[in-house]
Amino acid sequence: MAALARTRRPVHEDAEHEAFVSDVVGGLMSTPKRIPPKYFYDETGSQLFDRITELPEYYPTRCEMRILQAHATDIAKLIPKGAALVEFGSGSNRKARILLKAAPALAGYVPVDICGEMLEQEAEELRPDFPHLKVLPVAADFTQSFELPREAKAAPARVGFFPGSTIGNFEPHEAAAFLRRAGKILGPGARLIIGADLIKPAEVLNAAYNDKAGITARFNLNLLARINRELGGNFNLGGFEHHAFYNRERNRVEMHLASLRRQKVKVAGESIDFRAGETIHTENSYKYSIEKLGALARGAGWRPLGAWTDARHYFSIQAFELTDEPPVRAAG
Ligand code: SAH
Ligand code: AVI
Repeated sequence: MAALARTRRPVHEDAEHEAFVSDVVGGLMSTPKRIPPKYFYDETGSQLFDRITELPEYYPTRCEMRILQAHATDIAKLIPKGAALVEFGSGSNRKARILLKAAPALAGYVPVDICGEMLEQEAEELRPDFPHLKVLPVAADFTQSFELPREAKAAPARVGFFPGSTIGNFEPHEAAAFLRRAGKILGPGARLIIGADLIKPAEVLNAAYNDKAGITARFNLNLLARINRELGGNFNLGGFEHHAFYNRERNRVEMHLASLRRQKVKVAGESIDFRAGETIHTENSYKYSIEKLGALARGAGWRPLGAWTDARHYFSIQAFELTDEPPVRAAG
C-alpha cells in the first residue's frame, strides 16, 4: 500500500497528465495536426529556451532587456508602493530582476510558470539577492485561472508582468481572453507590463527562428522526445524536421515539425498516420504593432499608460492599468 502510494501521482499531476494526453492525441488527430506550445517547457525545453535567448540571431531577449534597463525608472514609477509583482511565464526571472531593483518598494514577487523545476530553482537563486522581498512561486498554467498566494492577495495592489513576447504565442482571441483573465486574477487597481515583439523585416524573423547552431530545431524536436518519454510515444526524431517561417499575411512566425516520409507513430496507445511532408504545427509567434496590442488590451479592460521601444523598433514594452468598466466581450 505504502509502495503504491509512493508511485502514484498527486491528483493535480494526474489532471495535468490527462490534459497532456488529450491535447496531444486530439491535436495529432486533427487536420492540420497541432500541439499547443505550452508543452515545449519541460526541464529540457526550458533549458533549450534559455540557450535560444543567447543566440546571435534571437534578438528579442537582448532588445527587451535593453529597453527595460533604459526605462526602468519610468516603468517603476507605475508600480504602487507595497505592491506584488506577478510574472506570467517567469522562466529565468532575469527581466524581473531589473524591475525588482528599480522598484525597491515592491513587497512581493510571484513568479508563475508551468515548468515547476525551473520555477523553484530560480526562486531559490533570487531570494538571497532580495532579502526583504517575499518570493512566492506559483506552478500554474496561465491559460486557465489560478489562485494567487494569500500574501499577494493581501498586498495593496498587484502588478502583472508578461515579458518575452509570450503573449505572441497566443492566437489574438486567446491573448484577449488571457488579458481579461489577468485582470480578474490581479484585481482592482492592477497594472500590467507587457513585452511584445514588433513587426519587422521577414529576413530578421526567419533568421531568429532558424539559428545556425540548430538550438531552435532542438527546442522544437524536444516536444517529440517529451511525448515519447511521458506519453509512451515512439516518434523517431530523425524522421521529423524543424520548419519555421514568417507568415506575412498573419504577422506571425510559424513553427512546424515536418514528417520526412510517410510513417505511423504510436502515442498513448493511439496510432497516428503521417504523409510525407505533413507537419505538426507547434507554435505561432505573433508580431504586433504598439497600436494593435493597445487596441487588444483596451477591448480586454486595460487602459494604455505608456510604451517604450528600442532605436530599431524591434521590440516594445507597454504598460496598462485596469479600467473599472467591464471588458468588451468577444462575440460568440
Ligand atoms: N519570461 C521569460 C521566459 C519566456 S519563455 C523571458 O521573457 O525570457 C516562456 C515562459 O512561459 C517559459 O518559462 C514557459 O515555461 C512559460 N509558459 C509557457 N506557457 C505557459 C503556460 N500556459 N502557463 C504558465 N507558464 C507558461
Ligand atoms: C517564449 N516565446 C515568446 C518564444 C517565441 O519567440 O515565440 C519561444 C520561441 N520559439 C522559438 N524560439 C523561441
